[in-house]
Amino acid sequence: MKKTLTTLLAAALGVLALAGPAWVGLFEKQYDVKPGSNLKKAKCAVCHTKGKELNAYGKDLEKALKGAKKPTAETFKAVEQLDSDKDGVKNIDAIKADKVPATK
Ligand SMILES: [Ca+2]
Repeated sequence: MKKTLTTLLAAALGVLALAGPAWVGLFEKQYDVKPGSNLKKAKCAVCHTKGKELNAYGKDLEKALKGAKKPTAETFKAVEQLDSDKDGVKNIDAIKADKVPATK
Protein backbone atom coordinates (compact mmCIF):
# COMPACT_ATOMS: atom_id res chain seq x y z
CA MET A 1 0.00 0.00 0.00
CA LYS A 2 2.76 2.39 0.92
CA LYS A 3 4.53 1.67 -2.35
CA THR A 4 1.34 2.38 -4.32
CA LEU A 5 0.94 5.74 -2.61
CA THR A 6 4.53 6.66 -3.31
CA THR A 7 4.09 5.71 -6.96
CA LEU A 8 0.88 7.75 -7.21
CA LEU A 9 2.50 10.72 -5.57
CA ALA A 10 5.48 10.54 -7.91
CA ALA A 11 3.12 10.36 -10.91
CA ALA A 12 1.11 13.36 -9.66
CA LEU A 13 4.28 15.40 -9.17
CA GLY A 14 5.42 14.41 -12.65
CA VAL A 15 2.19 15.73 -14.15
CA LEU A 16 2.54 19.00 -12.25
CA ALA A 17 6.08 19.44 -13.54
CA LEU A 18 4.79 19.25 -17.12
CA ALA A 19 2.19 21.97 -16.62
CA GLY A 20 2.57 25.74 -16.55
CA PRO A 21 5.28 26.12 -13.91
CA ALA A 22 7.81 24.44 -16.23
CA TRP A 23 7.14 27.16 -18.79
CA VAL A 24 7.68 29.86 -16.20
CA GLY A 25 11.07 28.30 -15.45
CA LEU A 26 11.99 28.16 -19.13
CA PHE A 27 11.05 31.81 -19.63
CA GLU A 28 12.98 32.86 -16.52
CA LYS A 29 16.04 30.92 -17.66
CA GLN A 30 15.82 32.33 -21.19
CA TYR A 31 15.72 35.93 -20.00
CA ASP A 32 17.67 35.56 -16.75
CA VAL A 33 14.70 36.87 -14.75
CA LYS A 34 15.91 38.25 -11.43
CA PRO A 35 14.28 37.65 -8.02
CA GLY A 36 11.99 40.53 -7.05
CA SER A 37 11.56 41.75 -10.64
CA ASN A 38 8.15 42.41 -12.20
CA LEU A 39 8.60 39.47 -14.57
CA LYS A 40 9.46 37.18 -11.66
CA LYS A 41 6.34 38.29 -9.79
CA ALA A 42 4.20 37.93 -12.92
CA LYS A 43 4.88 34.16 -13.21
CA CYS A 44 1.95 32.69 -15.21
CA ALA A 45 0.77 36.20 -16.16
CA VAL A 46 3.71 36.53 -18.57
CA CYS A 47 1.70 34.36 -21.01
CA HIS A 48 -1.76 34.06 -19.45
CA THR A 49 -4.65 36.31 -18.53
CA LYS A 50 -6.72 34.02 -16.32
CA GLY A 51 -6.12 30.32 -15.79
CA LYS A 52 -5.27 28.67 -19.08
CA GLU A 53 -6.36 31.64 -21.20
CA LEU A 54 -3.42 33.07 -23.15
CA ASN A 55 -2.62 36.75 -23.55
CA ALA A 56 -1.41 38.14 -26.90
CA TYR A 57 2.22 37.21 -26.14
CA GLY A 58 1.18 33.71 -25.07
CA LYS A 59 -0.79 33.29 -28.30
CA ASP A 60 2.19 34.33 -30.43
CA LEU A 61 4.39 31.97 -28.45
CA GLU A 62 1.87 29.18 -29.03
CA LYS A 63 2.01 29.83 -32.80
CA ALA A 64 5.81 29.79 -32.70
CA LEU A 65 5.73 26.36 -31.02
CA LYS A 66 4.39 24.84 -34.24
CA GLY A 67 3.00 21.87 -32.38
CA ALA A 68 5.97 21.37 -30.02
CA LYS A 69 5.13 20.51 -26.41
CA LYS A 70 7.28 23.16 -24.79
CA PRO A 71 9.27 26.22 -25.83
CA THR A 72 12.99 26.25 -26.61
CA ALA A 73 15.35 29.22 -26.87
CA GLU A 74 14.40 29.39 -30.57
CA THR A 75 10.68 29.54 -29.74
CA PHE A 76 11.23 32.53 -27.47
CA LYS A 77 13.51 34.20 -30.04
CA ALA A 78 10.89 33.72 -32.77
CA VAL A 79 8.48 36.10 -31.01
CA GLU A 80 10.99 38.63 -29.63
CA GLN A 81 10.68 41.04 -32.54
CA LEU A 82 6.88 40.93 -32.53
CA ASP A 83 4.71 43.49 -30.78
CA SER A 84 2.10 41.04 -29.53
CA ASP A 85 -0.10 43.59 -27.76
CA LYS A 86 0.37 46.26 -30.48
CA ASP A 87 1.40 49.00 -28.05
CA GLY A 88 4.42 50.03 -30.12
CA VAL A 89 6.92 48.18 -27.91
CA LYS A 90 8.48 44.94 -29.20
CA ASN A 91 8.18 41.91 -26.93
CA ILE A 92 11.93 41.76 -26.34
CA ASP A 93 12.06 45.46 -25.43
CA ALA A 94 9.23 45.00 -22.94
CA ILE A 95 11.00 41.98 -21.42
CA LYS A 96 14.30 43.87 -21.18
CA ALA A 97 12.41 46.70 -19.44
CA ASP A 98 11.08 44.12 -16.94
CA LYS A 99 7.53 44.45 -18.25
CA VAL A 100 5.09 41.72 -19.18
CA PRO A 101 4.97 41.76 -23.02
CA ALA A 102 1.15 41.63 -23.08
CA THR A 103 -1.51 41.88 -20.41
CA LYS A 104 -4.50 41.02 -22.63
CA1 LIG B 1 4.14 45.40 -27.08
